[in-house]
This record gives sequence, structure tokens and C-alpha cells, in this order.
Amino acid sequence: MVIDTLAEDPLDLAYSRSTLPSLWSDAPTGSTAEQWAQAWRRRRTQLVDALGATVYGVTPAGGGLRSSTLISECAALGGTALRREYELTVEGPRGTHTFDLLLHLPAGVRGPVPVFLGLNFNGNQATTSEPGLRVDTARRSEAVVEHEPGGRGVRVIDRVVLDANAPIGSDAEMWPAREIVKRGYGLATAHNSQIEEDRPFDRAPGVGSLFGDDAGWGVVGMWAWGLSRALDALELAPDVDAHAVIGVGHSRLGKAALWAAAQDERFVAAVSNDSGCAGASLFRHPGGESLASIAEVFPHWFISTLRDYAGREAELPVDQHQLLASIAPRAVHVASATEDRWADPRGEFLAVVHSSRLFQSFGARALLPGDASPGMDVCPSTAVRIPTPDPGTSVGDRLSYHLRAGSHRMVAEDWAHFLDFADRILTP
Ligand code: GTR
Repeated sequence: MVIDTLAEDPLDLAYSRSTLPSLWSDAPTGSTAEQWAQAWRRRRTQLVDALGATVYGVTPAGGGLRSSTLISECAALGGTALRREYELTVEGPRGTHTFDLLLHLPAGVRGPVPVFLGLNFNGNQATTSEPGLRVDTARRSEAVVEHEPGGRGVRVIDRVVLDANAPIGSDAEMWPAREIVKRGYGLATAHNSQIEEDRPFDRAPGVGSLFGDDAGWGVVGMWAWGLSRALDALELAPDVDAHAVIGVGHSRLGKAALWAAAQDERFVAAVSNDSGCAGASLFRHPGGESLASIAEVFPHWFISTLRDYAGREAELPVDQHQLLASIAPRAVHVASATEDRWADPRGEFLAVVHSSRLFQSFGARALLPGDASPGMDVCPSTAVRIPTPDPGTSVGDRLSYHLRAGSHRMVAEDWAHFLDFADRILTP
């Protein structure tokens, strides 16, 4: 990889200890690999706790999957896939809630298969062009916003409520199941708003209601909890390899996929597509959506105190390279798109760069110059600038990144990189 000379933006300097919170509060020195790995296990728990306390809210304990009921099963995709729909009932201290899980598996395979598991925006029926799926009634709202001229600030003018009954196949481009099963993987998806409606106010009871209004977690955390319950259900399917489930998501649902994988070590890996602010992108990187803006437009996504850091990002006790790192020693792939300035591709790549030494200590290919020492998260050499990879290329292996030419979407080209990533990390 080509290394530039110093950049002006201090965050662009790889491993600048002064500008980003450290991956280690106290890096272990002189330890054996096993002692070091143990120290990381403790540290990653601290990081997950800090991310919960600062960004997403703390996920309440005491709930789980009560049952998974098969409601339909048929051949699909021209006979190349087996399609199943399950109704999941989840429970918490205050009751139960149900949502549907759609699963496509490669037809006729012997043995359990690895599966991508991700939430969708508009209902399971929107993810496939083939009819016959149940349609739920969950709603979401989209904010109508006014952008501050030339700045990163926004003001909410109105909120428009959208029904979930999107046409069959309207999001099929985002979920290329035919290609996924052809490569030997399964694809599981559930509708985010059926888990918890994507609206700041007047939400129908979802998984949040299982724990009560004072539980203090945000809706991204509730979606992440739903992903873990979907994984509980996949564990019950004998033809799914539950040790090879990769959490995946686009945009707000990429934030949820990362947060789910950070908390739930059963996910073998996470894939984030254009997840941006409070996803893969660094809060401290001055680009794209600001913390002030996201807290104004989507107050329901996070813990309410996150907005206290608006304009004071430098004081945040955490940043998102720690979210990526907290998934280690498991694997992470981050995807950005050139025209998706709102998600801040450079800020996303820098989060990858700033977590890479940690992944390297666990055996990932180096993204940075210099020797990796276990436990080190600061580059020993002079700060360097690492250019964002060219569009169309992927860098790294167990921690990897690609930039697609184009806009804020998740498309076949992204999936080609996700599938290559899965092959890399799952092939012995
Ligand atoms: C935007 C939001 C982003 C991103 C996106 C999406 O409006 O500002 O953080 O999550 O929505 O989910 O499509």
C-alpha cells in the first residue's frame, strides 16, 4: 500500500493517540499470547460497556427467544434455493412479541451452511421477487429535513409515516439471494420495524416494550437484540451452521449489525455497508453526518445522553474504531460508496485503519506499515497518511474494506466483496 506524507487533519494520521480514545486503557506488555488474549477479552467487555453507556444504551438482560415456528417452506429461485419463513416469539420480563424471519438456503446441500443474517427496511416480501410471504404492518417514519446551508446541521420540518407493505421485490436489488446461494451461503432476514418500529414517537409495542420504557436503550440496540434472537432461531435449524453466521446491514441497519456483533460473540463476523455516523465512521472525523444532526433527526436510535456530545465529539469517551475492534478476534468488513458523503467514506476507512493493529495482533493482514506488537494500538513510527483504497478494490483479509463507485445503496457489487470476505474468513 502506498503511504502518503503527513496530512493536515490530525485524525488522518494513523494511530494518533492524542486524538482518538485508545483501544487499550493499559496495554499489556511482556505477556504470552494467551495472557494477551485474556487481557483483550476483558478490555473488549469494557469497550462494549462504554459504547452502550455512551451511544446505544445498555441492552437489558433477562430476555430471549421463546419459540421459532416454521410457517412456510418451499423451493425458490428456480429450484436453486429452499425458502423458509419462521415466526419468532421473543420474550422479556414484561411479555412477548413476534416477528418473522425469512431464510433462503442453497438447495440440496449436504451439511450445515454458513448464513448472512441482516435486517431489511421494508418487510421480508420486499427482499425477494417471489410471492407468497407474509406482510407485516410495522411502520416507520422518515424525517423531512432542512440542511443548514454549507454546514452539517439539519432541522426536522416534518415526519412522514410510511407503511411497511412495500411491493414484492422492491428491495430485491439489496438482497441478491440467487447469487448468495450459488456461492454456498444462506441468507436470513427480518424486518427492522417489525422488531421495533423506526419512529421516534408513537411506536407500536415492539421488543422495547418487553423491558419497559425506562430500560434506557435506543432502537439501534433493540434491532441488534432482534438480530441476536434471529441467531437463536438459526441455531435451532440443523441445516444452518450457527458457528458461521455473519451479521450484515446497510446504513442504519449496518449500525445495528456492528452493534449486534460487538455484543454477541456468536456472530462469526460483521459486515457494515454505508453505516456512517454511529456505525463504522469515526464521530471525530469531520465529514458527513454530524452527531448533532443524527441526534436531532433520529433521537430514538440512541441513548438520550448521546446528544450532550453534539459539537463536543472530542470529549466522547468512545469512538467507532473501538466498535470495530470490539468484534475482534472475529472478523469485520466495512464497505463505503464514493458518492455517499453523508456516511463519510474517509471516516469509515479511518475507523478501519485505527482498529487494524488490533486485528493484526490476532493474525489479520497488516493494513499499516511497521511491526505489530500484541497489545499495541499506537503506530511506533512517525504518523503517516494512508490513502483510501481505490474504488472497486478490497484491502485486508479478516479486517477488510472496500469502496464502491456510486451512491448510498447495497448492491450486487457490494455482495461480491462480502462473499469474498466470507470465503476468506471461513475457508480453513
Ligand atoms: C440517514 C441517516 C444515516 C443512515 C441513513 C439510512 O438519513 O442520517 O445515519 O442511517 O439514514 O439508514 O439510510
